[in-house]
Amino acid sequence: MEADTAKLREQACSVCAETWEDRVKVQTPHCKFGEDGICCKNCSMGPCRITPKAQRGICGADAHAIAGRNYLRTIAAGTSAHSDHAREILHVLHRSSADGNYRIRDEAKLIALAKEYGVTTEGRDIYDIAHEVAEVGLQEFGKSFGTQNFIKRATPERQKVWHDQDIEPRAIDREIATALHMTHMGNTADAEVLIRQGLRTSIANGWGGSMLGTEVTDILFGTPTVRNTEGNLGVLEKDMVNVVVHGHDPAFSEMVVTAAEVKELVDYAKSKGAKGINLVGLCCTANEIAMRHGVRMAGNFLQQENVILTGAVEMMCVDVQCIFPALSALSECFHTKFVTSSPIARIPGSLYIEFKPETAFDQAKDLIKMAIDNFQNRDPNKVFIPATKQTATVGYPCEQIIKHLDGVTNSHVDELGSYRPAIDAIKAGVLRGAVAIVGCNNPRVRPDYSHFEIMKELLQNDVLIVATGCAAQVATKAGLLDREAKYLCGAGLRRVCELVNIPPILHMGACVDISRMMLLATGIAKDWGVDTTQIPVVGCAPEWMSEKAVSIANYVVSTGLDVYLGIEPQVKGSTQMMELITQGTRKITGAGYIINKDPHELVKTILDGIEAKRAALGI
Ligand code: SF4
Ligand code: MSK
Repeated sequence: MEADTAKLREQACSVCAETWEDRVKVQTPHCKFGEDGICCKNCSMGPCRITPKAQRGICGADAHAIAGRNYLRTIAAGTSAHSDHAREILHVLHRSSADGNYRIRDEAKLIALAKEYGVTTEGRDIYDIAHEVAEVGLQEFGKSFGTQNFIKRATPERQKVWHDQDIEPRAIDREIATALHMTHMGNTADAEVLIRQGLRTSIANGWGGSMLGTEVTDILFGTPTVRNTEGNLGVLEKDMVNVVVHGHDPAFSEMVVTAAEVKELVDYAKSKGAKGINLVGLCCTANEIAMRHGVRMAGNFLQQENVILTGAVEMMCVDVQCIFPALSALSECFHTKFVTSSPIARIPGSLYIEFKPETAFDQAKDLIKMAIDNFQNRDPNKVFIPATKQTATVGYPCEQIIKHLDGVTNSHVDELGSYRPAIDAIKAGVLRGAVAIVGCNNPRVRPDYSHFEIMKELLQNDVLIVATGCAAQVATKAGLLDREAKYLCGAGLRRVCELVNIPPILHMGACVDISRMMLLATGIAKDWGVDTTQIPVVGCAPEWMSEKAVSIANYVVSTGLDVYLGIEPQVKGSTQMMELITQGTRKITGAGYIINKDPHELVKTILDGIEAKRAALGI
């Protein structure tokens, strides 16, 4: 694998292309004020930076206020990204129709959500129900009164914590606006108050926007089921038209997947000398379409440039989030067409084709045809496709996990549909607990290394892992989503994997699907008869980088689950903020961060944390 990366770096040199490795060099060392979170530019009297000589900004804001405000703004931005993604999907649901581009694939989930919302279902056309559900969902963003509907899904104890601590989220947009208002010049300067708003804003994401995004995506495109696929750069094909979809919004990628299967287009590709069309995914889009169609995954976040450096990609088309602007200049070094599709992510040098629900399928077909026409422009002398790829089994939303884990113990066959068998395995010590490993890559650490080391050690210690986002793709590339990876596990976990025929790491989806993990933890806690904060389940983000990740980490902490981080949040310049994120939130939600850059030390703290939860439960 490292030899492949070195060869791709050579490719970059030979076409005079710059990559993230080059840019990291010239950006290092990073600005210390930024790293520590103590630079404020929230008004034009600044920027103000905190130093030993200058302990306050011009307005008098100290390091704690400045770091706290910056941190809250990061959470607000992350919440807005996930939630706006959900809003787009709700608009697609609102336009769905029996003969349109977007149809309902999971009617049962739609009916269940309609009932949860109090929408009448009896005797109504499914699309009438869908449109009303979409309207109620859209009200979650701007309703004037009340709190998020989905918080009623949490354990009763958790709902009480949120109520008593006054962090129940109101409308999603309201929480984001409040966060921005509080951090405007001349407003909140108390770090703890900023942290509390951060928790509330993040719950509006995890138990609001993200949860809505996942629900509605399942309704429109089907709740994922277990499928076999492959991952890593070796999924690109030398003799085929390679099309890569990258980003997060399934409304876009689902249409491109369908278009790539149209027989006339496959025949057209063959008429142009290709053996067919090879559509693959990148980043979280890869997770979405792998779980619903078995589409192969080319790689994760820091591989996005490598994909183009293979010289074998006819088109990379993107929607929103985690897309390097660098892709447009890099594409120009090859024949690759770089297509942007969303007004949210406009990138100079790209070919911009705005994707619209009413014309989506025709637009997707046009894109595939454009990619086919570009096949003849590929320069064989510039092609290097690494052979590396791994088989993987993906597609374990809560519904599939319940179904599979029900086979763990024979004594509970009468309890199909509950998490009891998994709980029994944990109580018996066959499984010690579970860790949700999520998040991105970050050049601050060796890409994928921390993820892999942590995953390996947890498996050896009989800890079940659920994974989403780019972390799930590390597991794919390392072969850990293959059922045969059970040989890397401790005896207990191996037995569970064998009994129920699952890989030791369960792929739950994209980063927006971390809301599925909150429902998984909640389901386990409810069946156990305790609160989420008591169960031996934690979150871990070894290589996180995005604002979304900060919002996610906060809603996981708000749900009562500790979060183990391999990258420090940018608040180090404030002792108060460091104390608040690691200890202070424990007094509010019962959970907090544990931070350690060394993956081996971090995994030790995770195992200690799991054992402490077990001991507190008397198991
Ligand atoms: Fe400086 Fe205060 Fe303005 Fe921030 S809000 S830039 S600390 S004067
Ligand atoms: S794509 S947010 S790098 S997980 Fe969701 Fe990956 Fe992180 Fe983006």
